[in-house]
Parts: sequence; structure tokens; C-alpha cells
Amino acid sequence: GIARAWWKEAVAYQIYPRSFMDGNGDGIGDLAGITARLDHLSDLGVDVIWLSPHYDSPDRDNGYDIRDYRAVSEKFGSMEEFDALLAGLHARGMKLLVDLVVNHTSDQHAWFAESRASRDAQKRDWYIWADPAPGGGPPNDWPSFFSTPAWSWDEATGQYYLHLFAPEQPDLNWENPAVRGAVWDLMRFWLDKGVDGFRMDVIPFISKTPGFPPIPEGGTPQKHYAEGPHLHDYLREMRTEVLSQYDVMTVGEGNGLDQAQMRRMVDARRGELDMIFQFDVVEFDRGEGGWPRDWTLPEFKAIFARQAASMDAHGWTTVYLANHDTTRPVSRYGDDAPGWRVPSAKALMTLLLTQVGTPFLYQGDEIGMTNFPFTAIAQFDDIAVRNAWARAQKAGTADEAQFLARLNRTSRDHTRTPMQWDGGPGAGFTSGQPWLVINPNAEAVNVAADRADPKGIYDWTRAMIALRHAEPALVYGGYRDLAPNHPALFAYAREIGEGGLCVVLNMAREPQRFALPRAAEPVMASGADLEGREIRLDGWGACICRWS
Ligand code: TEU
Ligand code: CA
Repeated sequence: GIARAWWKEAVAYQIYPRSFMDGNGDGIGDLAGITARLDHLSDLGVDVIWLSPHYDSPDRDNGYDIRDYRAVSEKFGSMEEFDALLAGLHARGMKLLVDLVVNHTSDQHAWFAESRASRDAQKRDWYIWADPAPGGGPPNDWPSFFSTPAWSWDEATGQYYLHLFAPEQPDLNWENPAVRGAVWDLMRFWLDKGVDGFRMDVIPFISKTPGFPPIPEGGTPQKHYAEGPHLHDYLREMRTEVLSQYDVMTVGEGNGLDQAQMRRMVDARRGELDMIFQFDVVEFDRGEGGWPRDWTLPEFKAIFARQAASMDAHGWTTVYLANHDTTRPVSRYGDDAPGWRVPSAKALMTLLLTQVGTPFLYQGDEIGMTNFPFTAIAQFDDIAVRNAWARAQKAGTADEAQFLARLNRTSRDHTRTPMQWDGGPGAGFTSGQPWLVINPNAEAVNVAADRADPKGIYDWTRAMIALRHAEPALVYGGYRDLAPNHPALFAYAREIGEGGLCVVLNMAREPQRFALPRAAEPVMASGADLEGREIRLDGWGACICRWS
């Protein structure tokens, strides 16, 4: 059987601090704001909070460019307010994961200033410097994730430095033991404060192929830095040096990795990470040039079957539908049209909370927040958008209408708009001018309105979390897709031995009927009922039964 662990049984919830709750009216969410809203989280029943970066940062990439790993962002508050948040979570029985962003730092980090000072600076090899290619230009053809080359020229010292993301996010040189030691130190700093673990940003990318070879023919540049030659050594060193001394949980991003590679990072016998974010669910519907493509439900279901199959007694995964890099699940996998938003959001919450892996909810999805209807490029904040637009303009290919159409279905800013607490001004998020646009539907779609509705999404989500906590089969049970080819129904069983639960979701508007393969009792239903062995489902209905 599977060894029990608190982090396998937990339900996690991601907070993007600048958009959760503004405590002081400057328009930016902050730590005091989160602390003021802790009852929202404990009422919901979540066990673990993942807090996106709360550190001192020039915010080129909204905190994923860290200037000082041991300081709290002035925008978010003080170290005292961090301690108060942590104490408030612990007092309510919740745990806190902080974000560990150590593939790169900000270019304003003191380490980078020292590194770029001169070619023989003591910290020169804390970052990745290289001479121009023999014919001139960058050392190789790797692109960054933000529409520029991955190399930037440093005029003063006559070399290029590597950045897989923005030029303001230089990559650390993990080959250097002093760099690793500094990372272990900053991890201990937060662990000694009592944080309960880390979410690890682009952790598969920390080890680069020496010599920086060009992109392989027909391949991708990730080949040379996702699961690079020393990734597993570094992760094991991290466990020996740091993690093994604390009872904590770790979750790594799995970007750029296939199933076998991800599996190596979370196999408990290897002593690396506890669980991983698999990327299929947030990448499978992207086609040419990042445009959304048409997809079918069997494709979607196959992702969850693969996630389940990738894990066994020795490995663990997560399940999630959104984070701060995606769009809103109800607009993406559900149906955000009037009349369908609420039932489809409930169906998606049911899916999230009954699948294999530790579930991660994203803020606002518990009330079915939707994508934002962007009408102008000026409304976006994300560096990914700004850089892509700048590049298109430079290349003379900028077509604003087309660009907007694509971003309305793909931009990361859809999940970054402020949390909608009530229907008042500032959506109850701020008494000031919000840092990012607030969705015009906040008047109707908000926490106060949803919680006042006994058939609301929040209450359904709370009941689903309670069910997950009560039913070991939902955590440790096996996974069986009961109708992998059905075009509209998602039906599966979570079983331990002979017993277990069966989940049937209608993922479309047309009513459906589903004949269960064996007798069952209803457990929870929304827009569905069980008669004999047949489940009748309204559009986007959801039903959970227990095998008799
Ligand atoms: O994201 C890394 C990642 O998975 C990318 O695919 C990201 O979604 C893409 O760049 C979007 O344009 C992590 C963080 O979650 C993201 O917010 C940061 O921008 C990035 O690392 C750099 O730290
Ligand atoms: Ca604030």
C-alpha cells in the first residue's frame, strides 16, 4: 500500500499576494490583508497555503525576480506582518508553503551586482557568463521564455550572461558549491521561522548542459536545461543538507519534463521532492504560436489517467486546474456563459477534489471567477505580454486585434485580477485604486454573493473538501476511468479493494444519462440524481456515489 503522509491528505490553496486582499488601501494586496481574510480559508477547509513570492523585488515579473531572499516586499508589509500571518495560519491548523525561486535572481540582487562588477570579481561565477560565439553574437540560439534571446550582453565586462526568463532575471550558476550553500542558507532562514515547505519555481532547469550546445535539430532548448546533468544530485544535496532536518512538504514545477523525468524527481526512494506539478493540463490546448486549439473531452480525460498512472506506492503528484500563470478554469475547461458558470464551476471543483494527487486550488476559483474581457493592450501588466507586444512591434507584425484575441484566451493576467470579495467599489479588495483591472462582473460574481447562496460554488467546494478529508479512497484509492471515450461525460472510480467512490460529471450543456457498472448509493449531487443504477445529469451536473 501507499505510505500515509499529511501532505498526501492535504488540500492546498494558492494565494497570489498582490491580488488577494489589500489591507492598507494602496491598491496592492498585502500580508495584513491575507491575515484579515484567514476565516475565508479556514471555513473552506483547506490545510495548506502556497504563497506566491512575498520577498523584496523590483517586480519586473511580479516577485519572481527576487532582490533579497530574507526581506519582505515593502509593498506587502513587514517581517512582523509575515510572522503574524504564519502564526494566524498555524493557530487555525493550516500550514504555509513559501515560493522558492532560485533558478534565477533579480538583476538587482547584491550577488549579481558583485558578479557583473568585473571579470575577476569574487562572485563572477555565481552567474553564467560566456564569451560571444566565434562569429560574434550570443553564445548559442536559446530563446528566453519572454520573447528575447536567453543571453544579454554586458558592455562593461564584454561577456554575455544567461537568463532563461527576462534579462532582469539572470540565472544562478548551480555548478558553484558556494551558490548552493547560499540557497541552503536562505531555505533554513524561512524553515527556522516555521514555514512548512516550499513550492519550487522552474526547479527542473537549475542544471545546464556544459558548453551550452545549440538547440538540437527538431528539438527544443529545454533538452539542455530541463533535467540537466546534475539536477538530481542537487536535489539530493538539498534534502541531505536542509529538508531532512524538518517535517515539511516540497512541490516542484515539472515544466519541460516527460513522465519518466518527473517520476525521478518524486520517487521517495531517491530522496528528492515530495510532489510535482505536471504541465499537460495547462499546455495541451495550446497550438501554433500559443493560440488555443480545439480539443476533445477524451483528450482531457487522458491527461488525468496519465497523471494517475505516473504515480504508485513510491511517487506522488498534485492535481490543479489553474495558477497565476494560467487563465480561469471556468472559462477554459468549463462554460462561463450566464446560467452555466455556476454548475460548470462546481463540476470542475468536483473534478479537482476527487482526482489522484494533492489538490491545489487557486484563489477565486472557489467562487467561479472568470477570465477578464480585455479590450486594450494597456490593460495588461504581465511582462510576458509587454515583451511579446514589443517584439511584434519591432518586427512590424503587430496586429492589435489579433494579439488581443489570443490574449483574451491565454494571458496570465486572467488569474491575476483582484479577488472579488463583494459587489461594492473595489470589489472589497481595496479602498484605493487597484494595481490591476477588476473584472466588471464583480458586482454579481463575488464571495459575499456566492456564500449567501446555499447552492453556491463556495459551499459546494467546502463540502467537497470535507468529503476528500473523510474518504481515504479519494486520497489513496486507485483510479479507473469508466468511460474514456465518452464525448461529454467524465466518469471514474476511486477505489481501495472492493469499496470506493464513483464520480460522474457532465462536461457539457446537453443532459446525459449514465448506467453505472454496479449498484451504488448517492453521496453528493448537483444537478444530478441516481435512480436504480442510472444517473441522470443536467448540463454540467455532478454526482458522487459510493459502491454498495
Ligand atoms: O513559471 C515557469 C513556467 O512554467 C513558464 O512556463 C511560465 O508559465 C511562462 O513563462 C509563462 O509565460 C514560473 C512562475 O510560475 C512564473 O510566474 C514566472 O514568470 C517564471 O517561473 C519565472 O520565474
Ligand atoms: Ca496594500
